[in-house]
Amino acid sequence: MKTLISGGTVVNATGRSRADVLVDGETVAAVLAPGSTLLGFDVSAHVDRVVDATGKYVIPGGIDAHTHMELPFGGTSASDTFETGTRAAAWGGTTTIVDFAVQRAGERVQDALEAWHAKAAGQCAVDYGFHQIVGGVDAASLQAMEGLLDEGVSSFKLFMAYPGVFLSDDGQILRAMQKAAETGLLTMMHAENGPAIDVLAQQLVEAGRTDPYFHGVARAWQMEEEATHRAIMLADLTGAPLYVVHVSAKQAVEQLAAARDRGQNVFGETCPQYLYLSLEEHLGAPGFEGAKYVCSTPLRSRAEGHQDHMWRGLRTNDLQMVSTDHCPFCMKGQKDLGLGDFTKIPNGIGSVEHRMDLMYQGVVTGEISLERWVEITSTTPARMFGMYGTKGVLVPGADADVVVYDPAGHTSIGYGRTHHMNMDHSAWEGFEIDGHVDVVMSRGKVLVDQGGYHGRPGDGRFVRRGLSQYLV
Ligand code: DUC
Ligand code: ZN
Ligand code: ZN
Repeated sequence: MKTLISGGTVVNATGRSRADVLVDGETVAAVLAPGSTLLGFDVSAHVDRVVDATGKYVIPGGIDAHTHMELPFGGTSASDTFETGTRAAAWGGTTTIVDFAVQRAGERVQDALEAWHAKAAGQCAVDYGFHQIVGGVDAASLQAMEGLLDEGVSSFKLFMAYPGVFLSDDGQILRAMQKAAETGLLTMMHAENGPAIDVLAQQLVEAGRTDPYFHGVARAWQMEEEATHRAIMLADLTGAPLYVVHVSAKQAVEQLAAARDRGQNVFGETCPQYLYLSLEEHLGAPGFEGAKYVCSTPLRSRAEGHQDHMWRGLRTNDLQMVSTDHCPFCMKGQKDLGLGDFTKIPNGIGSVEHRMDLMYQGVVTGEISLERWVEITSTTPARMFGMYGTKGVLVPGADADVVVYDPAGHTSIGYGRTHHMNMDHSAWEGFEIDGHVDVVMSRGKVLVDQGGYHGRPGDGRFVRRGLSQYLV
């Protein structure tokens, strides 16, 4: 099957040009000057299908490197399965996700990875990889980490939060980072001081401050700055590179920037919620509405300027990329577990469908360039997590993961279930998007076109990832 995507502007992280993209089977065969001939033949007359991209951007498919489909968490499980969540991703122009296999204390890492393979296999709409959560750092899990790269898993996540669930203490973090330095695995860190947060949260509940807003008060920015600094110091000591997930506090960005200025190999991701939503307007919404926005790290105060600082970090490369931390829970039967006690609200927001659109708004408002949009949503995730070349770029030989994006189109994120994520609400209700995902192709197969879905569960394959390109 040969497809020509013609008449569009191809945008890679390195630049844009008017070009046609020839797809042969699952890969990009050529990126051609518009109207080119190949060996004297008019290309468009010798393909099976022509996609007209006139006036539109043609970009590499989005890569969301931080999702939690089906995550057992907070007394329930994230409401998107691998099937529903990856289909929603496809609708939104994301053609690869990297999810998290979860190992807890006392469990074998190998078993955890196998269990997550069993959940995802044959279900996914788009390609998927795994990071390994190591929730119980001990002799056995440290040894098992040595085998992860052979499994195509080149990164693992530790938590400085959630005592008794996922938390690693400083000694465990140090040991795991030593193993990372030895093996080349990239350490991802949830950087919040969990034990101190739990004390603050309990004190707030005891004082009758039980509304969702107080989730943001308990998880103060000092908790994020302190943990980020500690993680940076431990990484420095071991020589392991560090990737801090879901950065939301401007002080945490400053810690990352200072470490980078000292020459340390540290990176940070932020998420759309930390760019657009706030403690005052969203977590502080009337009644129990704020529960929709309970996630960790929490939404921050707009008055304190955190959101502006995240945009600034993306411009200056103090923050390198944007993932969603997609972890959806319904209001009914899930978020409402925390009625009357914010500590019992399952933590998470669902955004996997909207990340490309939401980040494109940064192009519309002049916060980032078109190329930077592609870089932070696709190219850097590919490079950071060992997929670049096949993913994250439109060049001959790359996977034909292609999105045709219409800058003149419009996307309304309506109220209720106008989206495709398995949620009874959305944190993005009411957002009006300048731009529209028109066509989504995953390894040459058209998944989304003309408002219709043409994929099937199992279209997506496991991506065996190599080492991060940012390691030295
Ligand atoms: N934060 C969330 O909001 N949800 C899942 C786990 C996490 O760290
Ligand atoms: Zn986290
Ligand atoms: Zn997460």
